[in-house]
Amino acid sequence: MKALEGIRVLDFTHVQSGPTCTQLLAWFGADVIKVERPGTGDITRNQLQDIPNVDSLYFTMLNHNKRSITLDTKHPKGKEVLERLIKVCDVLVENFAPGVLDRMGFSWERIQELNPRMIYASIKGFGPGPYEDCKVYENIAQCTGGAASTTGFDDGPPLVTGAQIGDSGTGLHLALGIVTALFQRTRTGRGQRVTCAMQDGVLNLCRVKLRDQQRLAHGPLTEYPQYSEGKPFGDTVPRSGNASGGGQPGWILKCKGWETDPNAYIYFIAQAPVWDKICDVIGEPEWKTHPDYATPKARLPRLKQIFERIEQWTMTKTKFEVMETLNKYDIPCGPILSMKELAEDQSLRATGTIVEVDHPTRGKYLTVGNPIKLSDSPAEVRRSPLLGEHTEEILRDVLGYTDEEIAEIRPATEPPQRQAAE
Ligand code: CAO
Repeated sequence: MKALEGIRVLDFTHVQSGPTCTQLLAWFGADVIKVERPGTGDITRNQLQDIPNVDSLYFTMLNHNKRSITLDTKHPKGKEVLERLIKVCDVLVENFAPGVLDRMGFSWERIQELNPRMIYASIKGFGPGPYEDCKVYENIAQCTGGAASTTGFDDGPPLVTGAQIGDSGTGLHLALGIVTALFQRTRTGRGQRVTCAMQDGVLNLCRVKLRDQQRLAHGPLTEYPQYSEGKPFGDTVPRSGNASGGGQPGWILKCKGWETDPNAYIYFIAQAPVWDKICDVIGEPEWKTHPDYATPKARLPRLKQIFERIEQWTMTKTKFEVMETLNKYDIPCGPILSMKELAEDQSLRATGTIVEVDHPTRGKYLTVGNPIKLSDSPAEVRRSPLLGEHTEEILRDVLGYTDEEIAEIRPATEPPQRQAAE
């Protein structure tokens, strides 16, 4: 039995943020029914297509373990079906632009009338306030949630990160909100509204930068590279390059081969408890007792120079050799792993974090499996559904429609061209 077995999710999500959330719920065992527009479906099915007329990797990698029903929810018959689905589902998840579900006729009040136990979960770009009606995509959330202003180097423009903290990050937040609401429902019997704004989700992940914003009022940020470079601080948290910015100074250092390999680098943390070992490894044993280097405080204004010296050593070895040497001494470090290296990593395959999936029209492809491992509810990754693959099955088995009734509602489940062709 899976952790969320018996929970039925009406999945009205599209693109990335919402689908990330419902994919997690599906991996935990919920029956996730994805409602898609007849003919086109989730827009990502056709975006970034690498093989013509085959569901894109964008879609397949975000919609595993789900069932797909096509339904025109603006058609009167489609609305009828949707009402019946709302009555038999535990959770409704959506990430439409603000107001879309209300315009369809499904306000929170209406949903509660139809099913008081329903947990109605939404992702929007912004919470209530001046921007609440705005549409938002990943990078907008990164920019408005504090990530972009604090990412990059101080002599360059703000940068977005490849980690999808706005979309997938908010999807994760929403999933936690949903299971928490499900837990509360076991005691109250009532559903509730769960909302996550992408701006809020990103800001939550940038919490340490708001910490530093407030520390700045009491003096320079001594762990930031600007401090050891003698640059003045302004009134806002600057971009700190590759500094950890936390209690343990760190930086990305070149390794052997960096001239031709863009990923021949390692992240090196000059952790205080292993400082003596670092000095021995890089061949500066006198730094262990020298007053300019012996204590973390004394090192702060010299971090730039210290990392330059450490880099002279890391450049003599490959990133994996550096890792092997440093691990012997418990010195925290991490090679910069490329996507190619991760895709080929056998230990990630063994844990199910990277999974090979077979798809009827695409063939085999790699995906990221469930990063959250439950010992009593292991996640098996099943391929994403084809558009409308489960329409009849859901109408019949979940909603109890007869074959005649299914035929009657076809104008709402199939695109007009297909009906005309038949
Ligand atoms: N049947 C009939 N109509 C349907 C339908 C269905 N099954 N599914 C969707 N639609 C309609 C909606 O009713 C809506 O129509 P109206 O505007 O007439 O009410 C329309 O499709 C488009 O919905 P949308 O506004 O959500 O889509 P968009 O492409 O214009 O905007 C996005 C996309 C992501 C910017 C917007 O949905 C959004 O801001 N979502 C919230 C934030 C978010 O999740 N962003 C991240 C997305 S991942 O990068």
